[in-house]
Amino acid sequence: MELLERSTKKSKRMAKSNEVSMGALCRALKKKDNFLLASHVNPEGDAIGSILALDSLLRRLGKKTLIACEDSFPERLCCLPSKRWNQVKDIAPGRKFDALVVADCPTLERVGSVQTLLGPKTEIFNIDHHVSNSRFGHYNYIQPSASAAGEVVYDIFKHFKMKLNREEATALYVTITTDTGSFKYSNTTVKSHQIASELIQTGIDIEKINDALYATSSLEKLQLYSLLLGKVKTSADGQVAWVGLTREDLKRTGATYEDTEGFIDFLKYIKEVQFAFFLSEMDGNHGGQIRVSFRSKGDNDVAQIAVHFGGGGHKKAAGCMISGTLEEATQKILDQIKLITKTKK
Ligand SMILES: [Mn+2]
Repeated sequence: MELLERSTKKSKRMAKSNEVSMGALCRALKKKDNFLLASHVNPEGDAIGSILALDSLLRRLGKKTLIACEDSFPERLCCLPSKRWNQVKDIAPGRKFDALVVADCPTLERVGSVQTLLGPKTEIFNIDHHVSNSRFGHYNYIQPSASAAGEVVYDIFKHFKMKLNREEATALYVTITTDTGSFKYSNTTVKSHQIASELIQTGIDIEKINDALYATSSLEKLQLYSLLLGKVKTSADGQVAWVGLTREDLKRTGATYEDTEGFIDFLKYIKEVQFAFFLSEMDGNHGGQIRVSFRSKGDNDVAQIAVHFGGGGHKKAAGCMISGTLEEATQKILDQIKLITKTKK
């Protein structure tokens, strides 16, 4: 009786958040025909690799697919094919989709203008690994133990008993190597290595992928790094480090926002630092806003700070947007860090 009660309670809870099993997810995918695929704005390796692999999988299942993103395909992911990538602004209005598949995206808002392509009948498949995922889909499959959303996509291939081809393996390798910082971060697991080993067995060119991903600095980027290194600040106890990028910094060096990706690791390399954050003064549609990336070491959780400001992410790597100036955003974040470190003590 008690068991029965418990299981009904559980199934009610499951129904509410629409969490599905891998089997149910794959059965539901099979029933749809016309897919829109998307991830978050400002997509990186995991977002893009996951979407490309899913696109290939669905087409092998005989489905119609269209990839849509607010942004263009980032240059630094040139080891992956961009030919199937579409920007929302280039998609003819009025196209109807049975389903939207979103990967590596903690909230629906993060898909940005892709939302304008959704009809009232479009069902949403939410495939992710963010602990903070809001379960926005009609079908939610969230695997927080996965190092990358690409690991979840790999499980979908396995469920369909589909052998990965080289292009799919390259896309999935990029998801894992970028989200684990080349298998260095604490989210790296035995499974990440096992999957990577299987991907390498398909004959993918690891050196070529890694050179494309990492040996790509421009002189402008190095000059921006030099400028930013000179602006690094730390708290009195040395445990918090941060740096703010202004639009002027980009103008002076000729570097781009994309060039700043990865800079935050320098802050983390300072021995005493437990919390690091990188602020970027935005332009265009996001003018007046500050984009913030967070990193932490040890047991410190930056996801809760990002969530406090309406963002999301993982315990050791998270992000958000804050309205206001660089100075205002910095103060708000320092206050928040003080608050959480105080409650911990
Ligand atoms: Mn990810």
